[in-house]
Amino acid sequence: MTQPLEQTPQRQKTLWWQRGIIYQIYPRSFQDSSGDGVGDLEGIRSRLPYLASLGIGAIWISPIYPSPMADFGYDVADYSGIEPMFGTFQDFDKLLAEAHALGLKVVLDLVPNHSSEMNAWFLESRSSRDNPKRDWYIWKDATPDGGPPNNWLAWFGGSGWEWDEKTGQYYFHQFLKEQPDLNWRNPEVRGAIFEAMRFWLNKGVDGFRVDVIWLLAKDELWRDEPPNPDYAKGQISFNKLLHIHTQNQPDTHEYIRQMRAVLEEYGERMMVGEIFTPLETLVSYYGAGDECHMPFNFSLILKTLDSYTEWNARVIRDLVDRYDALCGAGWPNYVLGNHDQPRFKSRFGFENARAATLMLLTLRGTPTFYYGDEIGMVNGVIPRERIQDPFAGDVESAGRDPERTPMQWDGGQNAGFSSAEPWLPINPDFQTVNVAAQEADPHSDLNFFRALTQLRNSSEALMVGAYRSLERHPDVFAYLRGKGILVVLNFGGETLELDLSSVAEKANLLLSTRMVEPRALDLKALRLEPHEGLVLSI
Ligand code: TEU
Repeated sequence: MTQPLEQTPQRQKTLWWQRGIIYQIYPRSFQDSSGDGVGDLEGIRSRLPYLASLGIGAIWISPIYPSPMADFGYDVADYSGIEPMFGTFQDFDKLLAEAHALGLKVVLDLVPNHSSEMNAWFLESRSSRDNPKRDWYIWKDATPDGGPPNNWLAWFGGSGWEWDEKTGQYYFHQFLKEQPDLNWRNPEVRGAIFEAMRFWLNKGVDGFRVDVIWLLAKDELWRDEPPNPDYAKGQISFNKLLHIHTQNQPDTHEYIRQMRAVLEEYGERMMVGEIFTPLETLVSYYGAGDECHMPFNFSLILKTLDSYTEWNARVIRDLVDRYDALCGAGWPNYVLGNHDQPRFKSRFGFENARAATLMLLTLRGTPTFYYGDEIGMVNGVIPRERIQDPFAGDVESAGRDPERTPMQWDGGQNAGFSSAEPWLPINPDFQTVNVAAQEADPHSDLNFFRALTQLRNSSEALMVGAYRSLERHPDVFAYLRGKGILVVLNFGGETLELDLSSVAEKANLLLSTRMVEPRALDLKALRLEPHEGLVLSI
């Protein structure tokens, strides 16, 4: 176990991705400038002053590469191009330069596990069995009875194997059949992805969020996966099996080290890996400091792949304690929401949203924040006929569309997102929940978020200080950061009075979720309103 950062000589050397907040932009839904109802790069550029005003350190943009949009960009047709719907290279270069001028880093999404079926690599690969790129994807013969080579499943439903009539073999896809998996055992494939990374790094991007990085290697013996004894009706069909041969394979770590080496050619760049696995396994993706800078920690969202983490003080304190200790020398990180998960305000309850935001931004580690959460956006309402997400079929709901609805900029037409009918419906609450209305209200969610980021950015203790939780009331999660910061969160609906005098006698209130005026407080009888969170200096 390493020492807390602030006690080590490296303290001064903390890097931008350790100090700064990462803000995720789903480009289809942030701002449309071209009038086609889909967001674009020029739209993002026009909102850079807003983004800078949030006090964030970096934007991560979900895929902007050419794509048939079977999975809305997570099916990449060209790793070194820009989807015309999103704009041009000129737009991208301008966005990057202006973001950098405002002090914002830019992180791109990299999707190396699978491409689009329309990627030139796959078109070649499927053209004939002796094509030089045949082995760039995973092709297998049918079993004697014509069935797929094994029982592996696709996340979005059904078999993971798709029959190709023309060449008489199956190819493997862990997501849609339009997303064939690349064969990472082939060094040419790895080389091609590394070249794509260099292409963007040469342009000046600051890092990558790497899609399903933990799935890159597959079992070399192509063994069947065993049934999941805990599978219950109602779960996605993918969960019928235990994925011991397609997830967390040992060779994946070697591939990640090679990706990391590419980043190291460029200095202070960052790679955050998308991984859904228990915390004990998750931290193995730090490697010896030579794999992911950060493996995404989704534990504040998901308890297991099928159940959400509850807003419960004990549950969350236990998992933060466990995770903070497990990280060791690795830099921690926390996520509350993204384009695949229901909005946290809907998950945790409206009344808890500010306390959850306060917690995310005061725990030890890099926070990743999802667009719109700063104004309190909730799950959208998607009428059946407007469902877009291909995953929706298997989950019998609107899938991931509710968390992908357009950013709510103002109370006008289409919430200021687009002059045309947006690709997904605007949330019905947009007339009150929007940026313009909240700019005007000093106590709005937006201004609360800004006050919080300002506080965080001005405090070494909050950015890099050690974390220690305090044992207290069952509805309270309280923790110290560094030497001088105390955070107290009331998870319940009752007013509480706590005696925290063992920590210090007096404290200064720096920020409350209720945005009351800063003042001195007596820690012997600290009053907490229902669902309130406090940041105090001691
Ligand atoms: O997500 C991987 C993943 O595991 C999700 O599909 C998740 O299981 C699902 O959204 C239900 O919560 C990544 C991307 O984030 C996602 O948008 C892509 O669809 C997927 O990979 C395939 O690229």
